[in-house]
Amino acid sequence: MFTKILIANRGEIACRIIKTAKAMGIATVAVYSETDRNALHEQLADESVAIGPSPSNESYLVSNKLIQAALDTGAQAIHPGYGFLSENAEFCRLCAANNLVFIGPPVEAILAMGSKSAAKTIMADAGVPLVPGYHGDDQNPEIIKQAANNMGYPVLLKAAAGGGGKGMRAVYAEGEFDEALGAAKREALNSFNDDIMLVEKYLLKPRHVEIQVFCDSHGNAVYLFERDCSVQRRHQKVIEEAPAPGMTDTLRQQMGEAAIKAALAINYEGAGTVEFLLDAQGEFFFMEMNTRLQVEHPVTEMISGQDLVEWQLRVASGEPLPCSQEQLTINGHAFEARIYAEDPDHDFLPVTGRLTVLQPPRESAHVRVDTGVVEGDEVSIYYDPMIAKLIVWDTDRDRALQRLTQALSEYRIGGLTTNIGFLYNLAISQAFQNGDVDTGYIEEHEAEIFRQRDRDIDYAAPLAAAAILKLREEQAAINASRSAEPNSPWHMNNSWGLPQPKLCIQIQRAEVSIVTNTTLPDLTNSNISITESGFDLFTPEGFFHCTEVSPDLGLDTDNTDGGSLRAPMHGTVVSLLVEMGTPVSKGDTLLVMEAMKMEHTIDAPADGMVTEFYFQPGDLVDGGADLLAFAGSEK
Ligand code: MV4
Repeated sequence: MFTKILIANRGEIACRIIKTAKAMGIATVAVYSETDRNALHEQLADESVAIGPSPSNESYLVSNKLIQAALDTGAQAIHPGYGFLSENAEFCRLCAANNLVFIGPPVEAILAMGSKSAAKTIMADAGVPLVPGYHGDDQNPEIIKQAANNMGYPVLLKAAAGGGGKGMRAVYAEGEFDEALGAAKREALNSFNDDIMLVEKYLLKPRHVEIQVFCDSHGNAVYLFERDCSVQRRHQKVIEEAPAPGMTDTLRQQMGEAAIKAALAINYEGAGTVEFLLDAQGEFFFMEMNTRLQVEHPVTEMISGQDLVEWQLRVASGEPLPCSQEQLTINGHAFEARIYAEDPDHDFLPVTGRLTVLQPPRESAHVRVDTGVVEGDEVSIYYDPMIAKLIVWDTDRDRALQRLTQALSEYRIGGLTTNIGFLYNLAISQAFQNGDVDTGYIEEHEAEIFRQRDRDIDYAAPLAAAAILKLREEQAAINASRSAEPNSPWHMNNSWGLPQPKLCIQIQRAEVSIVTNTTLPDLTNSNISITESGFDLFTPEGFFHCTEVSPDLGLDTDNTDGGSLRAPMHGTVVSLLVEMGTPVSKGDTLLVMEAMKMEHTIDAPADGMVTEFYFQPGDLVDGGADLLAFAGSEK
C-alpha cells in the first residue's frame, strides 16, 4: 500500500479522499490555488503545495504542476478525484512516465471511452445492448440519413466526441434531417473540434440508470449495483438514489453483468460507471462509461457498506478487490441531493459570495454531509458552485425520503441563495415520492416544484405568521433567561410579546398582511430556519422564503415621507452604511444588525435620506426599537 498520495483536486472530493486515506494511515498531500489557500482540503491534508493562480487552467488543470508537486513531496500516487484531470489520458501517461501511480484506469481504457462511436463498436462486439442506430466511420450525410429513415423517427443525432447534451439534436421527421445534421455538426465542431456524428433511435423519457463497477489488476470484476440519476436539469444531476425505484433482482443482475462485460471489454481497472438508458418496457441500452469515481458514489457506499475510495487505493496499489460478487448485498435505500449556490428563481444562475451561515444537519447513521467548505468561506467564481452533497440512508425508500426532506429543512445557509428550497419541493412532489422518475421529470413537474402561485401564498401566509410569533416567543425566552443574570447588558425592556394586530410578510415575491388575533395554523409538520434576510419555511406543501416587513412601511409605500425604521429583533448594531443627510435610493442598505449570529440589513424604504441614527456600531438594541429617522424625498 502507498504511504503517501497526492490529491489533484479541491473541494468536497479532495476532503472525501483525504478522509479515507487518513483512516488507512496513508499520508496526504493537498494542492491549492490562490483562492484555496486556507480551504478545508488544504487544512485537512498532512502537507500542501501551492499550484498557482485561481483559474483552474492555471492551477488544477496544469499537469506539470501536479506531477512536480507529487515528486517534490515524495508521493507515490495521484488521486485525480472527478472533473479536472480525472479522465485526461495525457495526464495519466505523464504519471506513468514519472513513476507515479494514477489512481484510476489504464490509459487505454480512458482512450477507448473517449469517442462515443468507438465505444459503441467495442460494446457491440462485447455483446452489451446498444440503442439501435448508426455509429460507423462513413460520415456521408446520406448514409446517416438512410440509417435514420430505416429505423424510423424520432431519432437523436449525437456528436461522437460529445457529452452533456452538446452537439445533440432530436429529429422528428425526414424533412428536418438535413438541417438538424448541419446544426449538430457545427455545434460539435465548435465545442469539440470534431464533428463526427452518430444517430440513434430517440427513446422518449428514458431513465438514467448507471451501474458501479470495480475491477482489479488480477482479472476480478464486480458490480456494486445501480444508481438512478434520472432527475437532471440541463444534463446536471440534481438528486440521485440507490437502488433504482422499481428495480427487480433479475433486471439488476442483467444490467450488472452487462456492465461487467463492458468493463472487461476494455481491460478496466479501478472504479468505473456504466451508464444505461432504461425505457418504460424495462429494456436497457449502453450509453457511455465514465472512467472515474463519480460525484454520486456515496449513495452506493450507503447501501453497500463499502468505502469506494478505499477500494480505489487498494486496487491501484495492486491488491485484489476486497469482496466477491456473492459477498456484496444491498442494505436499505439512499439519496443524494446536490446543494448548490445558485438561484432557482433566476434560471439557476450560479451565485457567489460568503457563506455567512453554514450549519448542516447533524451527521448520523442516517445523514452524511460531504463538503469542502466551512462557515465564513467564499463561493468564488472560479469553480463549480457546489456547497455540499447531502446523503441520507434508511431501511426503505419512503423512510430515506423522509430523512431527506427533514435534513433539507434543517440545513441552514446564509449569505447567498441556494437551491435547498428547490430540492425540498422536488423531494416532496408526489411523483418523486412514488418513485415515478424519468429524464423529463423536472420539466414535467415544473409547476409543482416552482410553487409561487397565489393559492400557495394563501396557504403559506398564516403559517408564516405563526412562525413569526413562534420565533418572537423563542427570542423573548432567550432575553428573559439573559435578564436573569445581574448586570447583564441584555437586561433591557423589549417589545417582544406585545400584542401586534397585524403582520406584514413578504412570501417569495408576494407581500401579504395577516391579522394575528385570528387562529393561526400549528407548525407541527413544518420547519423554520432563520436566514439573513428573514426565514425559510418548509411545509408539507412546499418551501417558502419569508421576510417580515415593517407594518409601518412595508406595504404602504406612500407613507415614506417620514417615520423611523425598527430593529427586526434584539441584537447588535454592526455598521452604519450611509452618512446622515446624504441622499440615498430606495433599497440601499442603511444599517447592518446582527442577532443570533445572523446579519440583518435595514434598507431605505424609499428615495430620501437618514436624518438621524439613534445607535452606533456595537450598541445593543431591542427588537422593535427605532434605529434611525428617515425622510423621504419630495415627489
Ligand atoms: C439519449 C436519450 C434518448 N434516446 N439517447 C443526454 C446526454 C447524453 N449523455 C445522452 N443523453 C440522452 N441520450 C437516446 N437514444 C436521452 C438523453 C437524455 C438524458 C439522458 C440521461 C439523463 C438525462 C437526460 C436528459 C435529456 C436527454
